[in-house]
Amino acid sequence: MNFDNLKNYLEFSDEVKLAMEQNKPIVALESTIISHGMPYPQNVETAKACEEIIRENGAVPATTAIIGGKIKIGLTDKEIEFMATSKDIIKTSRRDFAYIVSQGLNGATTVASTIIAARLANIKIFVTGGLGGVHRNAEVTFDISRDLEELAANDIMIVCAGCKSILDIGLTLEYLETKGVPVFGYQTEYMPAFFTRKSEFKVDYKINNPKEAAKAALTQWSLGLKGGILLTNPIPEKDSMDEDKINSAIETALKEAEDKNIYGKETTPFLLTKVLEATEGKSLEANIALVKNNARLGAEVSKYLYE
Ligand code: PSU
Ligand code: MN
Repeated sequence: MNFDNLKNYLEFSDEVKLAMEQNKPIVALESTIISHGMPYPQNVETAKACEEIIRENGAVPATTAIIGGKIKIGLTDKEIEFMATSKDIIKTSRRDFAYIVSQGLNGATTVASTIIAARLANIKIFVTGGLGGVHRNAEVTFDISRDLEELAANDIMIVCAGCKSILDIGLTLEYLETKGVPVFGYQTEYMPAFFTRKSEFKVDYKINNPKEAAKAALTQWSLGLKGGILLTNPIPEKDSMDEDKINSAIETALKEAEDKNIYGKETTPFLLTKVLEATEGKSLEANIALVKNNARLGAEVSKYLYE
């Protein structure tokens, strides 16, 4: 095997291949949200709906995953279905990536590994729901998501609805500042808290429209100031949740994770599932609404990034 030839590892969907030839805007999407972030069938429905929203807004979606050891840039509907239903899919961060590829296994890409896949395919923007970050109590557990390092190290813009308050939002922002990642708020001055529109923390800058976001990113990269940009987009008002309800669900989930000694890569999926159960599915509805909202914004911004 020729290890040097990237072609041996990557597989592009027909749609993405064509978009690359025509220099059309491409928007990456992750697959951990499909395999480990949402239950079936909402996971498939949401993944397909996001792709459709991106198309309707003039860009081409590229959901990434590792299937049978191939790094997929763009999935067929059948492959999305597979990622949504198979039990045989490993949550894949940077440290897992090469092993999964070399063994011909299946991996769902997190934010961190979607950034890796996007870089291999030269994609400049990526849409998701929530970014991983510094966990509460990280000073004891050392639990800081790889998402942050990968975002800092690559020229990519991520559109998300902030991060869940299962994380320590303040420490996550401090970490991003140390790494030099600008945090923008889309039409807001406050860092969104995923289920709610606002946390107590301010973003670095408020962005007024998609063009402004793209301009800031392109300027950063032109100046050789390498690294990612976080564009946070608050959940639409009508879909946002009651702050007290969601916070109490999160507190209960964190306590249960501690009691059950959940740690490592299991922590985030465990907390997500528990919050969903505690809110009787309400958090899932909110999650779906905000991802779709991010898909729309990501597609709009992407047009200016590929000009
Ligand atoms: N936050 C969410 N939903 C998710 C995730 C985070 O609200 O599905 C997923 C993303 O794929 C993210 C990953 O990259 O969890 C972070 O996992 P960890 O904390 O283990 O780095
Ligand atoms: Mn972790």
